[in-house]
Amino acid sequence: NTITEHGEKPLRKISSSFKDLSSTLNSQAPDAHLDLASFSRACAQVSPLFRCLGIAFRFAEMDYVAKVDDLAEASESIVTLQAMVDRDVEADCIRKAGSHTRNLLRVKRGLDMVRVLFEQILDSKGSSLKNPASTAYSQVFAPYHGWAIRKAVAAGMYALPTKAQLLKKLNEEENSARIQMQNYVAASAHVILYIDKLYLSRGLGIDW
Ligand code: 1PW
Repeated sequence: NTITEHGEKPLRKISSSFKDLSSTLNSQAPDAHLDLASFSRACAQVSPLFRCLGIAFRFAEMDYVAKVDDLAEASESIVTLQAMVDRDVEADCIRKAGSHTRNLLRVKRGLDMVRVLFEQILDSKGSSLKNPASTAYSQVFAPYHGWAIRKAVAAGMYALPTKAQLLKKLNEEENSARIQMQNYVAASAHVILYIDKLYLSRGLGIDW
């Protein structure tokens, strides 16, 4: 596992990037703006975690990475998340396949799924990730996925690593992992709420 070999700590990177985003939102409230480049960099930090969840989640990872890459590319010409959404509103392409705003909604769900997954792991006593992951998936993604994807994900739940295997891959001890997960849960909730408001305040909806 390349992550462990390099002694990297992906959980720390994830939680510190989201803490930074969350404090940007705090410091500028109530008229906060999120910088698209920082946001897409933070989202990219989450990809190694998807990789650690096993071969069955390769497709989830590929879809997530492609959408984060699209946001990173958009950040070369667009400064904030807000400006990006407003441009798509003007071009009337919000729900069009591949639009930045549609990709952002999917990426947001990826962040939210990780948030629920961590919450569930923090709450669970057992060594299996099956219940935490199933709960996270059914809360966040299942309502938007057809039968075939839901079945594939359910099959993938049997190939998840155990909690101990995941910690090892992430190069963390139980206690340090707990702290990083708690940090991410709090910080990401803030960022996710901000994104939801971006859509809801423009009447774009978030249930599609
Ligand atoms: C942490 C527990 C593990 C659960 C992982 C579940 C991940 C679920 C994501 C699977 C998505 C892979 C298939 C792609 C689906 C796309 O059709 C869909 N993308 C998402 C993220 O829902 C919609 O993308 P589109 O049509 O806007 O390009």
